[in-house]
Amino acid sequence: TSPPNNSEYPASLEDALSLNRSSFPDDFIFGTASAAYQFEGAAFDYGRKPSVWDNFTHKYPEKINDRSNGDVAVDEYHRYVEDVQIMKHMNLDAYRFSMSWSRIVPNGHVGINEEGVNQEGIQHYMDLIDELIAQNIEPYVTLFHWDTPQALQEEYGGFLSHRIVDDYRDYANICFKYFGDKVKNWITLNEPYTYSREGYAVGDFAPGRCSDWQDSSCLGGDSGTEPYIVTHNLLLAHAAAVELYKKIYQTSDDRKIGITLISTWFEPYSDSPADINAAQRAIDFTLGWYMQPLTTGRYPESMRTLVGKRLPEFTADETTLLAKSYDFIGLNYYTANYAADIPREDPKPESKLQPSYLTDSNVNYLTQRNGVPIGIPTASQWLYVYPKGFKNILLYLKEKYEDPLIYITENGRSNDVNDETKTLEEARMDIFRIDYHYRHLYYLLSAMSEKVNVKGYFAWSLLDNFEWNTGYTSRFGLNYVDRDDGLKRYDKLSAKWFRKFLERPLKLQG
Ligand code: PSG
Repeated sequence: TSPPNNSEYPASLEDALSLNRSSFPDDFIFGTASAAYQFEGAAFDYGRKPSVWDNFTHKYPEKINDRSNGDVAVDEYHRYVEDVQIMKHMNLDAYRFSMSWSRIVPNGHVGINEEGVNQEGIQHYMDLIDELIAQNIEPYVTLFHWDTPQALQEEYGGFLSHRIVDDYRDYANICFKYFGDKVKNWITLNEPYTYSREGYAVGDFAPGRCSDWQDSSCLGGDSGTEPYIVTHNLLLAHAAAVELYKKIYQTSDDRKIGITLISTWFEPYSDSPADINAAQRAIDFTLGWYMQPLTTGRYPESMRTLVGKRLPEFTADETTLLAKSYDFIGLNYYTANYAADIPREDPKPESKLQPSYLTDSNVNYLTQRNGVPIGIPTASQWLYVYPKGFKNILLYLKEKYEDPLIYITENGRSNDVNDETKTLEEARMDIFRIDYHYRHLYYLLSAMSEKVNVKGYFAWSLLDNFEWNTGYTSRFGLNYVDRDDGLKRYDKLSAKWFRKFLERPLKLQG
């Protein structure tokens, strides 16, 4: 496939191919990222209790493309020693993984004298962390990657209730207490946007809620209110954990806590002022929904106007707690969309009497213009390759939100369109993935040359894994997992490319 527009790509292939570790600052770190439900398996073993994802995949298998689940996933629970060796072999410096709340606190409540804590769960993560450190790989730990304990979902509606804030803080406290000596980089939440939107407005991710008029197969819900409430409580849970960490556990400057946000880039569909404003609103409704509260303690102006009374408000105390509640921002970047204005009509049309997060921004989100896709398509229908957007969103974040310290906590792509039929050997020849990473690294460097403060890059993902509602049909791994042969791991070309890219020149002795 030839790029739709050459100006969106590095000036010359030579430039891009000449990149390697030494193009980046000395203290810049490279890693891969993962998440508990997508990797661990051992879902019902060693004292773990279900999360909303276990419930969703087991009760409603029709909601997952291949009717699969994370019961076994890629069995990292049992194979972490081998997987750390793979990281080591790839010359990686760091590993981002998440802890499963319901493995550490099976019923969601820590309780008095920690009676609700599963010591087997603690031991497992201790072993993984020790193994990483023994191999000189720095752990970056996400506390919540969408796997709310099912017990809390049933007890009070999970993140729909403000009660989750205390339970999340108690869970975070256990993690800080047991692992805080060894883990110096914490991420409170992964993509609260995706959790709120897919789980409560679209309904295609656990817990599968949305308005009945929008999709009658949803499991109850209200797309016009619930995504906002869930995000509100996620932000408050984040702020509570950060407050605790800063008060008790942040005993040195090299201990940091942040949050990971998704950052789709939006190009105006045309150069009309209306479409330019639409692209701005699109950013407000994704990145701004979080960055504005995290920097100023308030939601973006455009959201307050358009969502009105359905948007919850922060109290004065909450505003104070939220403002500047991070040491770094973790940014996940995958793709870009066009944003076109949907003119506001008065009186409101029927559809507006049924409000939804999905229409509140008055933006039409498009992936093509005049029949030309915004970038090269992939097997994921939402993911078009658009490397230039990476630089744009980084510059935007720096300028609009007070020049934060940034880690790229995810960047990657799935397989090519229609390549499920490939043989193992063909699937390992993922030249398209190398192409994706070097183009994005090129634009990352270009942003850094304009003083965006980025200190690390994590590729999604180390291995092919459970890709949520597309199950095992989309492969995001740098390494191939053979599900027909005992989950055997094989490197892909992209893993070999990273290994070379990350090689340090031998230091001459004496
Ligand atoms: C990211 C971006 C979109 C949807 C889902 C994700 N988008 O732009 O429509 S999920 C994100 C996540 C990780 C996934 C990975 C690949 O943090 O768990 O496996 O990206 O989808």
